Amino acid sequence: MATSSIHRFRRTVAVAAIALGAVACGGGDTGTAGGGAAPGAPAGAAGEVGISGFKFVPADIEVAPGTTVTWTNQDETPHTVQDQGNDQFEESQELQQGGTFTFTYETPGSYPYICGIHPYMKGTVTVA
Ligand SMILES: [Cu+2]
Repeated sequence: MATSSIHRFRRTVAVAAIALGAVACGGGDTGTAGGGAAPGAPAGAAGEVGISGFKFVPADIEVAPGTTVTWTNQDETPHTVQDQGNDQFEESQELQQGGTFTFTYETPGSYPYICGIHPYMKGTVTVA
């Protein structure tokens, strides 16, 4: 008797989630006919600083008071963000590749910082 057929019925009900696509059009800006969909975060506008090639990119940014600045290390080499003389903060922990450090600047002023590991790496956050 070789025939032993076991029927296993596994019904996977695919839940058709009807995603109500909230099509949030970016709206207002006059679109330049650029073609490629560049992931367009305006440099520095949102307080984003990359760390790439042993440089802070962009090195100098200007933000409004209350802006949280995020540094993201894109290098394989660890870096830190170390405040220079304004006592805003001291030094981040070592940021591994992909690691981030955030700090919220409340008070208008000019805030230079360096990488504590590579002091030649310099940047400035201007809060205005
Ligand atoms: Cu560094």
